[in-house]
Amino acid sequence: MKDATRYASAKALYQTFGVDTETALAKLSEFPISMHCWQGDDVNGFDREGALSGGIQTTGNYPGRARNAAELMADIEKALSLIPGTHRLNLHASYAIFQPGQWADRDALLPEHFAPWVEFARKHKLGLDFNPTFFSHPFADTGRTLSNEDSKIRNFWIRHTVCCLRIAEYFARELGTPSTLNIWIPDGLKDIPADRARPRKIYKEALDEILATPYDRKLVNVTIESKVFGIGFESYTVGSHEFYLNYAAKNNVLCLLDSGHFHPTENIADKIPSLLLYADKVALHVSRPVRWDSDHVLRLDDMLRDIAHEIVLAGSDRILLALDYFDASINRIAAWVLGMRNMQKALLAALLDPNEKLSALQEKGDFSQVLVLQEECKSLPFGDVWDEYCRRAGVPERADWFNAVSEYEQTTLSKRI
Ligand code: RNT
Ligand code: ZN
Repeated sequence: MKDATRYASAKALYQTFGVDTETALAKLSEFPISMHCWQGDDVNGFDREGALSGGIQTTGNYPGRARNAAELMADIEKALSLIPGTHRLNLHASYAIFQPGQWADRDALLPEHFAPWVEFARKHKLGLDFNPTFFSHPFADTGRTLSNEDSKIRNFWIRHTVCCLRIAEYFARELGTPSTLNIWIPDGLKDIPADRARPRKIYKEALDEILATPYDRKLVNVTIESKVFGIGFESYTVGSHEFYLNYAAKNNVLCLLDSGHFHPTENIADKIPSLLLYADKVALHVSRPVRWDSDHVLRLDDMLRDIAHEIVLAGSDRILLALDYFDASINRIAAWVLGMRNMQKALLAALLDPNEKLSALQEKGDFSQVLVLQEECKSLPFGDVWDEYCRRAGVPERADWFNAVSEYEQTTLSKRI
């Protein structure tokens, strides 16, 4: 059957459920996704040599990792050419680009060290988001950064975060779209602490000091990301969920929920509407935990669909949506494209559900019909609507995008030895 015919018949079928596919397609394009730059180089960054630290890990040795800014930009460009829609790029401070002789430590980073990224973002119509990098640095070696007992180390990281606030303001000003500045620190302890309160008190005061720095709240959304544990910090995490929930509420900053940072049966979908009762926005790192915070590439699974459902109900102006995973065992561009496309597929599927009708049924207490309708929707031809979205966006349909990835692997990635 012709593609246009398939779309037309899907459209007619959805109409019988009271769903307009054109509205769904238009809405889908309103959800920019911040694509994480760090999938392309296994979270290495450019500012120093040395191993990844902070209790996070990439596994796999798939050839072709980007080794410098030019390669990373080329790879991101390739990925974007296969992803429908206009999106954002999420950078870490460790991705500063220094001209010869310009190297600066993390507490002396300047907007000019990110000027090539702004140029790149402009070229691709991307907004930019930003993250201070509290790992892969000698001052993070003890596993304590902003919660460090040593004021010399702590102040270094406070200065770093303030530099990052300035850089995020610069991104927002240059690109005309607010920038999310996400604070995630790895700080924790391997074994059961003698004192759980003290590191949190030190950290709280460090955050207070950082946020006492004036910054333009219209330009920068400060978010704080919680976690349960890290590798080597299994027993205690300073920045726990409860710590940040209350800190965010009291200090007018936003919580960031990473879908891999909770207990394995916990689903962040359920947390989104709860937080939105009290906060203007919620930020997300959508990831896929497999038994632990493993940061696998997104699959179109039930967890993702559930998260997408809550995002769609909340609306694009209340969610700061970003992806966060790093798989080094497969082609890294395929990892980006698949995750970005799956996130959008999940959003589209949620937009195509008869959500108003389902809510009305719940309100009436007709739970049998809720269940029946929810299940029926799973076999509606949402793939035909997705293919139409890709067609209109001028990107390859179905798995055809993988041909471009394979070709790029042959011509470019395989030459990186
Ligand atoms: C780590 C956090 C954090 C990082 C990135 C690189 O567990 O999820 O968001 O993945 O900042
Ligand atoms: Zn994260």
